[in-house]
Amino acid sequence: MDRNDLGKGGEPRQQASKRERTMTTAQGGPIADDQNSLKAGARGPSLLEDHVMREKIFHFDHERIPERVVHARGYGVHGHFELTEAIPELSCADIFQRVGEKTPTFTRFSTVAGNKGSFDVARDVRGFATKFYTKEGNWDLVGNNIPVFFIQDAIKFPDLVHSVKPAPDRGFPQAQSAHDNFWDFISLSPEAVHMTMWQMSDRAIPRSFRFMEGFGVHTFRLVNAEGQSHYVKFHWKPKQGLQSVVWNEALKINGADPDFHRRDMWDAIDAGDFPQWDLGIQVFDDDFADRFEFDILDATKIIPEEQVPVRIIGTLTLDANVDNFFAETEQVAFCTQNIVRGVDHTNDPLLQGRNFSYLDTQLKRLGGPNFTHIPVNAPKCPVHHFQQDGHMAMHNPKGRANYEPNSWGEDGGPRENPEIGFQSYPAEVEGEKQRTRTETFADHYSQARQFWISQTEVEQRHLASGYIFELSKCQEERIRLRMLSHLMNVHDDLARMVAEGLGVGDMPEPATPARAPITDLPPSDALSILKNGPDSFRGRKLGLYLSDGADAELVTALEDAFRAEGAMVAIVAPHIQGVTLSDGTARAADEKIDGGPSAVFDAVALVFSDDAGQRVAGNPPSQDFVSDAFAHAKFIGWTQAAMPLLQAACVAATMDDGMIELSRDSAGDFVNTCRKLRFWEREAELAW
Ligand code: HDE
Repeated sequence: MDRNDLGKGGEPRQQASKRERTMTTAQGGPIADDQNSLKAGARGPSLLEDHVMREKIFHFDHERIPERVVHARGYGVHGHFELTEAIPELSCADIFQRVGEKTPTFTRFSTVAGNKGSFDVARDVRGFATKFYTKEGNWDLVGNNIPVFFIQDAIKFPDLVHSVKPAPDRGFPQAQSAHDNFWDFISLSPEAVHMTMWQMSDRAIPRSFRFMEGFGVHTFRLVNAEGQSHYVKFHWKPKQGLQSVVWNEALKINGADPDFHRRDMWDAIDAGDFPQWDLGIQVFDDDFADRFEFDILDATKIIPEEQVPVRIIGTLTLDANVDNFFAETEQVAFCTQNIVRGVDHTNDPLLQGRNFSYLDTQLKRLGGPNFTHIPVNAPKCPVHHFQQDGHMAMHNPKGRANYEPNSWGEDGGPRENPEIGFQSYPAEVEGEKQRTRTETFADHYSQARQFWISQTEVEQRHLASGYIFELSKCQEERIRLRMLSHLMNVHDDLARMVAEGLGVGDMPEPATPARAPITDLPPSDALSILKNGPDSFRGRKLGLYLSDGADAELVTALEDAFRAEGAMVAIVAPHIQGVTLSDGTARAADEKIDGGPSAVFDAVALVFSDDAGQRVAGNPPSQDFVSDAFAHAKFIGWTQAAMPLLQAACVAATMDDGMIELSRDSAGDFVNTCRKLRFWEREAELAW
């Protein structure tokens, strides 16, 4: 049986007819020889006449389309949204009417700054864009995993993006914000300070797309059938809980597996472990908007959940990988302007700019106005209009009439319908034209301070280290100090920690706030990752490092206990051929030790035979496996035979409660311990 006889999962495929299996040109002509071009004589020149070769190379030459100007690296997945609470009193959107109804979706996660081929675990914001194929048209909720943004007005977006992308003269650095240009721009744009708090926190290095929140960021409107409007902020809350990696781990993951996040998503869905998010809404009215300390149109501000609770109204389940990455993930075209009746925009100047940009960019990227004909973009409800022609038109209006109004009666095509058609909320608008920034957008530090005081000590340490790392990559002292002058307005502790980390002795003057005073807001637990962690190891991965002769009973007990938890177990071994356990059974390896460093696992266990422990102790990748797991505050399960390796990795002298001696009976206890995900107490002892 050759590989063409096998289906996607390797199973035998039903025999297709010979004609169906015959390779053809794009014109459908069967191809006799796909290995050799047509030549004049065996050693003669190739002939222009060779339509098979010309067509093949012509098509290949045109395979690339422009990558997205931002969010180029992304990963798309199919799923569905199920409504769990109907909200007709708030919105007449069809998708929000019937509990239990499922609406198909396509979600694309992405990094922002890096090119299409960059690595997944960059310190960056993650895009979280979902297309809902509703019965009343497509609704695109194009959000991020961070609820605020760098800038307040869309006109600054090209500058922001230019500053973070590779410098135009040298073409680097790639997929990083740790450089002078970015921090130069940020430190000259105090409105960005709040966002950088999130970006320097572990939010920007998620463990997986599955373990991060999503936010619509802007204030939108929900409009009910009576035409009444409420303001709304959209939230995605992962049922998997929140989890991030630590920065040193991220650096190592990127080397070991640049596709870490997309592989994680593919594997989880392939294994039937479908990630889910609850859709939450924060709903408020004009009264609240008037009372609120900040402007609800300012995308650099959150509305704390303590002030407006998040109400859960449905669940997104991602349950199918794409069939083809280009056709779906690359060609999907999200547009913030894609809204449905019952949802509407507000005057947020960032959102208003986005409504232009997304449609505009799709035209350039996908080559013409007919990108809605591409299956992943096409609505799944009937579409009737008089738009026609253009590049790659797959279908045009039928019949004689292609204009409206017309007097061709039934044959004249679709008609407008004010009863079910989209109605803009008739918000009152007045004022002089002016290029200005409203005073109500001017407090740039209070919510940044609130973010800081809402973090656990561990998270504060990571956040300060984030700034220290990034600013240490800035060669210009004036840029480092300018940024520090903003952090002094955020919080003294943060400024002091960063100054110490940079080695700054004399503190600069604090930046002059655009608006004083900077307010002390109460902490909000929702802003912390660690306060919202999971209570299980479900969906996480144990790296089980085995040698030949490892105790079969213990190995099986560990595998069973972790799988019962809903976790994955990856076998790491000295050779990819795997190992033979003490009872003679074989275990195939998922990774050879130097290809499966501990950075790619959530916890590790070392199960060796007595003599193997000594052997692996001298092996550098094995030493790194242990010392990295230790440094990244991971739980480490070990057996006595692993002691020489623990010694060689310099962790034996500092054995702590995060290092668990394993026995056949204690596999379940090890899982319980791992539910905490990390042994953060250790990190405080390490001099990072
Ligand atoms: Fe985007 N953004 N953006 N953005 N954005 C794009 O559209 C833009 C902003 C977001 O997976 C582009 O199709 C402007 C905020 C996501 O295909 C482009 C401004 C938020 C994605 C664009 C913003 C986002 C994009 C590039 C400032 C979170 C990926 C390719 C006003 C709420 C969508 C494309 C995908 C992509 C413009 C700011 C999220 C150029 C002008 C705020 C998730 O149109």
